[in-house]
Amino acid sequence: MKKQSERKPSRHPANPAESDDQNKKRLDLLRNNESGLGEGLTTNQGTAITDNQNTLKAGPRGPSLLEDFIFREKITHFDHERIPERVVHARGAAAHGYFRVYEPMASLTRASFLQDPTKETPVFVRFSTVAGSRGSSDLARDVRGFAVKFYTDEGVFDLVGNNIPVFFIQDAIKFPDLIHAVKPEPHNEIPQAASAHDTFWDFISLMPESAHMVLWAMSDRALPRSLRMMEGFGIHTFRFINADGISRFVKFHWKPLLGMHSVLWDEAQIISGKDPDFHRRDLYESIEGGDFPEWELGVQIVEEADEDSFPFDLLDPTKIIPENVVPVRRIGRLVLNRNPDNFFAETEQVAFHPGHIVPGIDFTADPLLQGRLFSYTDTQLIRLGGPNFHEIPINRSVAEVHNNQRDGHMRQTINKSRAAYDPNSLGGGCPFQVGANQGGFASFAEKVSGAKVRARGEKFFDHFSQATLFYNSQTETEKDHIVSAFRFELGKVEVVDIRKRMLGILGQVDKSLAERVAAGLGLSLPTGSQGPLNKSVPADGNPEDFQPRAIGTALKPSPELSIIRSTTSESIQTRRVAILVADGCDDADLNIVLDALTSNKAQGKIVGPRLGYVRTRENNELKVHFSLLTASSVLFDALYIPGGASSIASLRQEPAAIEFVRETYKHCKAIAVSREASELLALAGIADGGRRGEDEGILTSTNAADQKLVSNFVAAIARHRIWKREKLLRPDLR
Ligand code: HDE
Repeated sequence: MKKQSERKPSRHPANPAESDDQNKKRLDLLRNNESGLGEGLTTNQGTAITDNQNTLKAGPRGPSLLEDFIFREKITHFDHERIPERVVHARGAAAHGYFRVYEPMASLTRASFLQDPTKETPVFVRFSTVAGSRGSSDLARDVRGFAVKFYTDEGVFDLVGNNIPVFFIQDAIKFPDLIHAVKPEPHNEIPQAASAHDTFWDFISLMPESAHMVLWAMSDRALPRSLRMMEGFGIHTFRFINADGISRFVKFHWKPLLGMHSVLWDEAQIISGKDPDFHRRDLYESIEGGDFPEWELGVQIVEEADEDSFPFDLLDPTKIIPENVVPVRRIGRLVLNRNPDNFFAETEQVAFHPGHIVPGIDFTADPLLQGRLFSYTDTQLIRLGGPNFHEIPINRSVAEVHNNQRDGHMRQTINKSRAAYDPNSLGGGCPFQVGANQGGFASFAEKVSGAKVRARGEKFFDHFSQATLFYNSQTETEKDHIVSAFRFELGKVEVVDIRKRMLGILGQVDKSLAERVAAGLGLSLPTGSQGPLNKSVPADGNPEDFQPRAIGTALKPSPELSIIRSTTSESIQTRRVAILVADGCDDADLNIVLDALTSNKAQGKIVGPRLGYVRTRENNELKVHFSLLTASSVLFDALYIPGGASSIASLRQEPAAIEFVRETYKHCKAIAVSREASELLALAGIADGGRRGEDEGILTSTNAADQKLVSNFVAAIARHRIWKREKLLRPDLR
């Protein structure tokens, strides 16, 4: 044990690059080689096994013997292979990567991982849905978890956020109610991974504080095209503290470099059947293929003195700070470049906690955050079986851990010191406390005083202004989708009074929104007094004191709240384009598009009537990636059909090929066809090949290997969807 005089002066390493390397090595400590490649089979005690095929029996036809320790060990381990799934966020997918800051952030925070632009801090990021069980579909309409574990040289920092910047409730004490309401109903365990049922909307319709969040949850934000194409948010207001002890408020944002994109609800429902692992697979395959997902970390900073200058409370997690009020400054980049080796050991066993913070970052009194600070350790105790979950390899800090905590279930560390208490003299006083100026964590000395009450800040009661702001910031297309989502969700609700109560809430957000939803439900807007909107009132509270009220002047619409307005990227990088072919397809037509997709870093995937190969017109072999049976238009971003008379003749005989074209059209995606293939458009019911060029997403070539077609096609894919078409196809949205 080190003596006082030998203590390290600081936790900060002398050579950051060297420590990065060590960090990675430490994470690799317990990684096993692939299924014991080249090794003999053993028990967990290391005894070599000669027969892994037969239990030990009293004679070849005799009863099994209890003494078969090999069998008992194997079956016992199997019996215990499952651990309780997360009560929320059970379904997830994760990846390793690194974070690098753009420039030193010392003026704002002393956090060491935010100082050195040459330094890569290892991260592990887990994305998840909230409501569904582990085996549910990726494409549920739901919030996505976006949890980032930074293995910094000052300890673990977890930014445990979501892809929506606000939450349903203002106070942690309501969380079990919210989750009980959204989870499958208790009597019949229906529905799985869906909010479209009575108990959820019953609760929401009685809790106007959730209005802002449900607007987001009914928007396209809840249906990401890919985990790589969604934003992330820390939600709560946190603090940055610099070396001088100056505190500023900070909101964290993750901005995806591929832009933000979503799928349509109709597609989402089909994808859930065709490929329930759509997001998980997309993340895994992108990383395997070297298309590393990237986000920029953004911060909104508010000076301590400005805390009260907004018409909303910075501590209220149902409110955002609009980006047109406080801009987001992009301070660094996150890159995911390695898939986990073992889903269970890493993705399942990772334990996030908003309370894992490092010097330079601190909490605020947001009552939702405060409750989370208790919940996450508590949940790991049951999920991971005891207090030693920090020793599981994926959870280990890369900064050394030294303390007097000992023992407990599954303890891994063999602590040698005799003095497991502090203060001690037998151990030289170690481990010693670390002063704040040597890297020790010191809480920001926030002034706190007040009566002991169960109450909320005054501004918390403005439940609708930001819901209205969100709705007003959307394009017409996005508003249509919100209306349609409410009609779907409330249409699945059986108790009419719940639908009506929700219309009352929506009427407070936007009258036309409520009217359109009502029309879809065959209801009219409630008139006259419906009684108090907020039913979440303490027993001794006066209901009037708890009713929603607008505070301050209305905020200006903020384009950043709209996916369509804020995503201007021209890139088609990593987009998947289906190329529909049969024997005899035209080589030149095919190659010109394949080349264009490759040079734009997109992927062309060959879809044919069956697997194997097709023969092109020039008798080349073309590998088929998906048969019409295994592929579906919803798994692609766009469709191309090259020419070749016999290829087209075969495809027109395939109902699945015609359906593929029809569905691609229905979901407003770009379709390019050679002139010969345009009859397939007609068969798919695409009138006049897209109404004589009025639809910019339907492109027909005028000659073979048409270069203009290709460049127009690339531009149409970059637009993601041709939204004008949706109005044409969906009279219900007009
Ligand atoms: Fe969580 N949340 N949460 N949550 N949360 C959990 O912790 C909880 C909230 C979030 O990939 C649980 O390890 C309470 C907001 C993510 O492993 C649990 C409250 C936000 C994940 C828990 C909230 C989140 C969780 C379940 C209200 C966005 C998955 C398993 C006070 C900022 C992390 C677990 C992963 C997981 C409690 C609200 C994000 C039970 C009490 C707001 C991304 O501890």
